This record gives sequence, C-alpha cells and structure tokens, in this order.
Amino acid sequence: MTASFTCGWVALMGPPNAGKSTLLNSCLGQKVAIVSPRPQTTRNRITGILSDRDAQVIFMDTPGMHQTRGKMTRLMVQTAWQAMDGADALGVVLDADMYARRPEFLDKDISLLREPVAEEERPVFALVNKTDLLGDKSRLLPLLERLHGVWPRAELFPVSALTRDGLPAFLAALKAALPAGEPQFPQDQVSTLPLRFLAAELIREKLFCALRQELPYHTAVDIETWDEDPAGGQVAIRAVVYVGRPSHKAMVIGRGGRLLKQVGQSARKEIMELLDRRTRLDIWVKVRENWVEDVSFLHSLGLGLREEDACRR
Ligand SMILES: Nc1nc2c(ncn2[C@@H]2O[C@H](COP(=O)(O)OP(=O)(O)OP(=O)(O)O)[C@@H](O)[C@H]2O)c(=O)[nH]1
Ligand SMILES: [Mg+2]
Repeated sequence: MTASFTCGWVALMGPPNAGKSTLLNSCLGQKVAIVSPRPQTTRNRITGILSDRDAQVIFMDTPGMHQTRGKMTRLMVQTAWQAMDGADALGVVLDADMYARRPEFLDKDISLLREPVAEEERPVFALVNKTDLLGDKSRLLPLLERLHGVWPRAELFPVSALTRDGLPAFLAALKAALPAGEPQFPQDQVSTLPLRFLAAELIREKLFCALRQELPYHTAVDIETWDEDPAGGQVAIRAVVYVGRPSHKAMVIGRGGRLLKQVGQSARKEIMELLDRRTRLDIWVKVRENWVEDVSFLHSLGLGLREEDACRR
C-alpha cells in the first residue's frame, strides 16, 4: 500500500440500458452484475470492489433512473437515490451512440438526475459510454458540449465498457478524486453480495435474454434451497422463478420445457464458474399473482432494502 492510498464509494447511475453494469464488470475485470440488452435489468444495488496498490474503489451499480409506473420500479429508483446518498463520488453513465443518433432523447433521460447532479459538490464523472459504436468519434462532440453545459463541474470521459477504451483514464482520475483512507474490505473481496443472490441474478439474466416483450419484467428469481455436500463436492440449488399470471408460467417453461431447460443450462454453467464447484440446479416456476405490486414480497427479494438489511433478512 502506498502512503497516498485512497478509498471510497462510487455510485454508478444513469438512465436504463446505458451500460452501468457492463462498466462495473469491466472496471473489476470480472462479472458481478448481470447485463442484458433490455432496460431495467438491474433491480438492486450491486456492490463491486476494485482493490489495487494505490486505491480501493467500492462501486455501487444501481437500477436505471426513469419515470416510474409501479411499486417495483419505484423501489428500484429509490435504491439508486440511496446509493447516491452514500457515495463519495458519482459516475453518471450515458449511452453516447443513442444520443449521437437521437439527441432529443437526452433531456428526458437525464431529467431526474439533471438538477441533483448539477448541485453536487462531490466529484462527478460523466461516462459517455458505447463509443465503440460510433464510427466517427467527432459525432461525440455535440454531446460532450451539451453535457458540459448541463453539468459544468463534471469531468467528461468518453469510454467503451465493452472494449475498455477510456476506462484506465477514468479509473486513474477516479482514484485520485477519492478521499485518502485505509481499505475498507480485504484485498481479495470483489463483492459484498451473498453467493445465493448472485446465483439468482444469473438465472434472471438468462431469463431476461430468453424471454420476449414484457415478460422479463414480470419474472423474479429466488433461491429456495442451497445444499452443500459436506465433503466439498456438489452444491444442489433449487431456484424458483416467480411469474405474475398463470399464462406467463407456460411461456417461461416453453414448448416441451425447452425455454426453461435452456435458461437452466446456461445459468448452471455460470453458477459453476462462480462457485468453482459442481452444481446441480433445479428451477421451478410458480405463479404469484401481481407480485410486482406486493411490497413485502419485493422486500423479501431485497428490492428497496439497503444491502446491509437485505443480507440480514
Ligand atoms: N457496444 C456496446 N454495448 C454496450 C456497452 N456497454 C454496454 N453495452 C450493452 O448495452 C446493453 C445494456 O447494458 P447494461 O450494462 O445491462 O446496462 P445498464 O445501464 O446496467 O442497464 P439497467 O440495469 O437496465 O439500467 C447490453 O446489451 C450491453 O451489452 C459498450 O461500451 N459498447
Ligand atoms: Mg444494470
């Protein structure tokens, strides 16, 4: 550890689908947050810890900020505000390719964050992501100018979470902006999230990728049982996919059980890598009418709870 060691919490915030979770995984060099091409994939605060010789950066990935319609999305946005409250610095992630093509979307997409971020005294980094999709980098300039107008104090970083382009420069500036202090977590700890939660998230990621239209938003995953073979061999996991209506159950299972089988196979592969153990995964689908509006059920999935409380439940 160097004499100038810094340590602090960084909230990654921004509109849905901007690449916050991809950026977190790229910064860490390993996957802790699930990613999908659909907006509103992340529902909870996801902590990822980057430790090196001169700093410990504790990232908080958050659900996308958007105008909410129901109880679940309200809890998701509340989670993002709570993460922001507890941060030493903010990283606002935006989709550069989207606003290069559709500049008119920017104002609406940042409407919730615009004023609070403009009034910030903490370090703010605006991460203009997905630059790999822009053929001509000069297409970034109007966006960077507009962002400078909106958030004059923010440091602007064009990045690609996918190729890591621009990330080393961002990380160097971020580490320098964090408060001096001792590391808060052991060097080798990458997340504070329990393995059970990470496993449930991996199943949800596969569902988000496999299901069509609105269905992913009406699914949740909970781990019902987790049995470790005392001899250190296999882990047997029984997971439940909750759906809001009986008709959804058939769609999640798929014709001849094919869709659920495919989800189970790809989730099991990643869970095995995560646990580094042989894993047996059984997935069941249960109907829980309109669970997206049931706050106590949402709390039982950790939504809207601070992570400390979610882990204690
Ligand atoms: N080409 C390209 N795609 C990216 C990049 N970063 C993220 N994506 C893609 O953008 C989509 C959304 O990525 P996520 O990381 O899930 O976005 P998010 O901001 O966490 O989304 P929510 O959790 O839904 O708010 C996925 O399909 C990613 O593969 C990037 O730098 N370049
Ligand atoms: Mg996400």
